[in-house]
Amino acid sequence: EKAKWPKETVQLWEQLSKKEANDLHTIQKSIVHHVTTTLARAAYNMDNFSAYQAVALSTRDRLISRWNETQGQLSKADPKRVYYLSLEFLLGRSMDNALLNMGLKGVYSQGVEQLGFNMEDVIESEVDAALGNGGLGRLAACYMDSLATLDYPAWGYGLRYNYGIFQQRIVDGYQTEYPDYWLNFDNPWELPRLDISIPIGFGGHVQTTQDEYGVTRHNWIPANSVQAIAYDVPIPGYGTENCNNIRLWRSKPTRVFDLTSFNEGNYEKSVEDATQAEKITSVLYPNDNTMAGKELRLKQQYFWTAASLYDIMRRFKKSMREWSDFPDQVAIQLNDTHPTLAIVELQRLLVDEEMLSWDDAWDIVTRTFAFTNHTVLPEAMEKWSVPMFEYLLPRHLQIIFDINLFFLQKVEKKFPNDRGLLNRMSIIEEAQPQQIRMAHLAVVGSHKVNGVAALHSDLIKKTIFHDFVDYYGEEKFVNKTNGITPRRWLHQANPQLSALITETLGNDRWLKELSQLRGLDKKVENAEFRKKWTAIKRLNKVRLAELIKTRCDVEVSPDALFDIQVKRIHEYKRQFMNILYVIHRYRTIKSMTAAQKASVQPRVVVFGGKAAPGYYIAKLVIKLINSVAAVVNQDPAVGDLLKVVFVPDYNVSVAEIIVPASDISQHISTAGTEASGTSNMKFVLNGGLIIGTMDGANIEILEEIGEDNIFIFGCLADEVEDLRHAQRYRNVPMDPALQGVISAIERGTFDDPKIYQPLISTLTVGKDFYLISADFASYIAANQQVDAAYKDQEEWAKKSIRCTANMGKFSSDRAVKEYADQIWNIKPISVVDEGYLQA
Ligand code: TH1
Repeated sequence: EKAKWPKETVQLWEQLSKKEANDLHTIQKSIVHHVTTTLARAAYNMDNFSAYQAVALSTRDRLISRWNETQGQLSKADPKRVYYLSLEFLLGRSMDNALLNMGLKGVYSQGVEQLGFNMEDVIESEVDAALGNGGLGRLAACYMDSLATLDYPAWGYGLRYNYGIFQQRIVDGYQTEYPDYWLNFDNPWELPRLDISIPIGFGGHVQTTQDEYGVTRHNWIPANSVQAIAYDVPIPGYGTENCNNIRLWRSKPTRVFDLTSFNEGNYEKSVEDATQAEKITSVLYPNDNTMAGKELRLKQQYFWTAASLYDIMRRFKKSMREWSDFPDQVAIQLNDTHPTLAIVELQRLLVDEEMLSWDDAWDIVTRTFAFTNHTVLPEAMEKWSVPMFEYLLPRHLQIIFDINLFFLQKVEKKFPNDRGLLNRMSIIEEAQPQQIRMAHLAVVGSHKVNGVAALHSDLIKKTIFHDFVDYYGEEKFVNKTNGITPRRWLHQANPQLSALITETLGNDRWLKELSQLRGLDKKVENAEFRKKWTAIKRLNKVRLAELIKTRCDVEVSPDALFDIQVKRIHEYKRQFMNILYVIHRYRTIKSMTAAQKASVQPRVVVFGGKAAPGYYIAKLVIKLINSVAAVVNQDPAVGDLLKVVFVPDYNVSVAEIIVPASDISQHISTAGTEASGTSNMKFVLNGGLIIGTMDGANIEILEEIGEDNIFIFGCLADEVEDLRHAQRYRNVPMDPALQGVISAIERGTFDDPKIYQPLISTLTVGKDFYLISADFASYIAANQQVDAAYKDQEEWAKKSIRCTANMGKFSSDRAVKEYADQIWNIKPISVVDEGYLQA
């Protein structure tokens, strides 16, 4: 009601709303203020965690100021915005990142140290926000960082799960899962918007009527409903005032429904309804690259997409534009098929509620959405059974059938008399019961479809979307190679290397323009520089050795070659092949004379990653790794020549320790199975070499850094089909070295061999679908090349520097710019700093 106020009141507000200054004294005061008021504590009863809470609250105040300024200025400018719909945002910790991005890390560290705390310990007290499974969720987080940094008007939309990805502990060598109740202590990185509450319906029936013009109208009458409550997570850009938003929805029971049962005296039913409602955003599904097909997951997807669209449309309506302008104001990116229902929901709202014609509505829908595909694995393709879907979303099912009918009619027109084609392209799979193919729906409802690395984008055009390319033409299918944020994955995770790079290049522009790293290339021949470079790698290895000591109780030498594979445990990623090679290496060392052993390159082999709780074979791989570790690590005949560790509970903050500490890391998926991979980029950016197959983004990394700086092995994607055919129908003998390893397991060298029978069967009975045997010899050879190259430490350092120097392409800034220019058609808009409070 600013308009009604007298001038003095307006001025008073303006004066008092100015931000606090960021000098040491003001910051310390703000920390202590939070200690003594918000936390109700005093200096004598503080610990690291309460210090973290106070620093976090003080940081949050500054974040909120920027958030307010940004959102206020954007509301006025009302530019086209992009909405990134992702069921997963794997943010990790926020405090260190927020302070670095806002340029306040130095002054906060100084302030904290003077108050008697160690900044690193304070930072380590924060729990991870782990609302994601792996690469897909972390990609969303990196993209939000880049969008904010590049001043793009962008919002993320997701779910606020009470439980993130489970915590993993190893008991007797086996993975056991513990709930990740991350909200136990208040989460300072979110702003609850309890006033933003949106009703979301489920079930019920569709009422069909004729309007006054004789047009058939459909009205969905849901049987029950829940409320969506907004929680906003501010995302500050690096070196800009801009601060974007991720809006996460939480489900709550609807008051009316709640009260009806209650007033009818049915207390138990009302509590039951409330519990059902809250269950929707209770837990993240822990499957990476597999589809669970559970009703609750479908409820999550609808709840989230409906709330997000309601919010987006409400914002659009404020501008009083025509609906036909919607695609000029709104771009919606679908992160995999998980949010595909948004396509159907927008069509429903435009036709049923806004009374647009089907064709006008569909034109708006298809100009609004774009779809990113992240996998070709058949077990990951989302399909929903028609009966279950009809029960939950009857009107949406009708709309899907109509979308499909009109689509297939056009296909028939273009390619007449091809029943096979219509069956293959249909959104509905004719199975018992019928299934809705979400990927087909996403393609039909979007104007652009992209894969996440060059090879993957080619593959989807040749395989799962082949018919769609014939129908729509090539232009609809594009590539957007993934990227990672150099702020978190180099500047924050590897502060010493970051400082050396800035010192060497003479400025820190590389943090916003990663291709500047090229400037390091000319330092390769400088022995003094190489010494500094190598010293930093060693410090990072010491830091990891300490983590390994704490988490695994194994002592490893930082002078050994650190060989790392950390990622979700999945057969296609072939951790099994890695541990089989480790056994081979162990057996080789055991067979050596003392003189021979003297020339063996000592190695520490590090594994980490979670298996989906229901993925039996993946869990057996973890057990095998731990059994091998137990035998190898205590074998005096091996000593420091070989150590094996499984680091439990791998997550974003553990990755920040592990990634800077690798000499070599493993990205060894069967060619054609890993869509991109993003940890490969993180390791190489930090000067780690990689051993990998010609798969995903490895291929583009090879192109950038050159074949002398990467260890490539294994079959190619276009050889896989023939190799599989040969495995299946001719009796191809197992690789002899692999045979030796399997025999050792079967003799009981690593715990009871019966345990591993199902795992070993995947190579024989399962016909080695992931081609471990076919690739084994070249994998051994590649590992020998690694050992040989590491012997020459000066040459290795040169390779390491060249790696970092040539990784500019893999910044998420580059990726996000490509999306903005070629898919979303949005422009940056910079936020003006409205100034600080005058002392
Ligand atoms: C991953 C891909 O496996 C990986 O190659 C890629 O780098 C990453 O996405 C980012 O593009 C995927 N994660 C999921 C998770 C779910 C379903 C499918 C995929 S694909 C739940």
